[in-house]
Formats: sequence, structure tokens, C-alpha cells
Amino acid sequence: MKCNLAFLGALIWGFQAIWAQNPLIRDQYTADPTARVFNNKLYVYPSHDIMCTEDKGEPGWFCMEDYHVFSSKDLTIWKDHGEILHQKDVPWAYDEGYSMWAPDCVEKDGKYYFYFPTKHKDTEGFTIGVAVGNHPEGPFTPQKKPIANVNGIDPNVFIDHDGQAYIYWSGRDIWVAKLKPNMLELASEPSIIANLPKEGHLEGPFMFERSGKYYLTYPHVENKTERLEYAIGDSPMGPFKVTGVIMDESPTGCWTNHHSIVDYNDQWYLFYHHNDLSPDFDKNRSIRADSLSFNTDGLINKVIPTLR
Ligand code: FUB
Repeated sequence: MKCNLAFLGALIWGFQAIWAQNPLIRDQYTADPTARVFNNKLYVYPSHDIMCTEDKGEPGWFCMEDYHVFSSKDLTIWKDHGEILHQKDVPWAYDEGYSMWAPDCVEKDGKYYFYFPTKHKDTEGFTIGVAVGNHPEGPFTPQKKPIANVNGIDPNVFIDHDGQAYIYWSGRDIWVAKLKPNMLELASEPSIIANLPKEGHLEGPFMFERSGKYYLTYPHVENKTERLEYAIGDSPMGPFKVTGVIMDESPTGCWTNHHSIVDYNDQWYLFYHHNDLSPDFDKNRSIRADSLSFNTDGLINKVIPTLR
């Protein structure tokens, strides 16, 4: 009996070790992970890459028509809560867009606000919408219109200690605006965040606060692939000072990287993506996580990607 229990324990440990490996999700492509802690559980809201075909999207390019959310208590076993939003449920979405790109989700007063970019059917340009739910795993109901005065991709929402919410997004530059308490409308004119790198391309902003410092983090491509970098400021709208690199460019060719940073049970984690399950096509990506730490000056120690 003792022997059987030991065997069972080893088997369970072995399975967990396998599941704990990067990439985190292996039965579908996932990208652009925004990790959030809700109700003491870790939730990840990624994009969902699929393969374009002749009659769906633009072959050779990104193709995304819906979102799933995943949760875990231990970063090892992940539960897929299924589809939480589909392009066909978004009233203004361009039905040939397949452009449900990098999302975010935040909680305020017991409601969950899911922010997502998608192309508008009238302009075919990117807009950002909000879908609202009562639970982190949805269901989420999209608003009838996208957020007015926002054109771009990669929404990220940060709620400061005083309750003021800010939305960041990318559209050539990185933009910021205050949100109204309803979380659905801008409360200020959008402005471009100053003093960020001018060369290359910036996208995927992700803001977090630690010990009174505001960390604006973003992927930046100057050469072939994106490097995760950050700037630090004393307020959510800056000014920011470009400070360092979180993760170097990928030597193995995935053009994009897109990340989020979260403190879960007193350990910081970097969530990001790579094309582990699709080495020959970098628009079919997979999410990863690695632990992240700070030095005594509050600078981020560079994260070296692990596959296991
Ligand atoms: O997933 C589509 C786009 O690729 C995202 O919006 C960017 O951040 C990049 O990851």
C-alpha cells in the first residue's frame, strides 16, 4: 500500500512537472497574455491565434476571432474556461477582420471589464471595445460601440490606489488617457507618452506600480524581433525615464513578444509569448511565464526565458 501511494505521488508530481513547463497552454495557440489576480486566483487573458485560410483572414498574417480565459492556482494546472467573446458578438466588428488582438481585463466594484481591440466595420481601422461581466471567466457582454476617441491596439488598464483608472494603448506611439468611473469612456484627451524611444516601433504597453514607482513596460522592435523594455515614473501619466530591458530580443525568430507583469502570492511573474508550438510560422504563438525580480534600487533584473 505504502509503495502504491509513493508511486501515485511520484506520478502526480511528474504530471505537474510536465504541465509546469513553458509553453503554458498546449492544445491551442495563445498570445499576448495579460495575467491578473482575481479572488486569489491567477487568470490569464490571451489572444487566440488560429490559422488564416483563403476565406478567413489574410493568409500569412495574424488571425484571431475569439478569446478564451484560463485560470490557475499554482501556475501548473491551467483551466480553460472556454470562449468568452467572439467577433460575431461585437456589434461594430468588421466581420472579415479576424483581428481580436491583445486584450486586458480589470475588476472594479465587483464588475469585470474586458478591453479588446478589433477592426471597425465602417473604417476597417482598429478600435478598442469593452465587454462587461460579473465574473472573471465571463460571460462578457460587449458595449454597443467602441470607446470614443481611441484608435489603436493593445489596450491596458491600470487602476491607481486613489481609484482613478487609466487606459494605455498603442497606435504608432504609446497613448494614455484617464477613464471615467464607469470604465467605459475617456475622462481626458488622449496624449502620447513622451520621452520613449523614437527609433523602431513600440506597442503592447503594460503599466504596474511597485513601492510608489510606476513602471511603463512595452515591447520595442528596432531590428528583427521585439525586446521587452521599461520606463519608470512617479505618476501613471509620467513623465517616464527609459530605464532598461526586461527581456532581450528572441534569437529564434518570433517577431512579436507581448507581456504582462503580475505579483501573485508575493512572487512577481512575467507572462509573455513565443512561437514554441509553431517554429515555422510566428503568427501562431504560445504563452509562457517566468519569475521576475527587482534589485534593491527597484530596477528589474533581466528575465532569461525558460522552456521548462
Ligand atoms: O497579437 C497581435 C499583435 O501582435 C499584438 O496586438 C501585438 O502586441 C503583437 O503581439
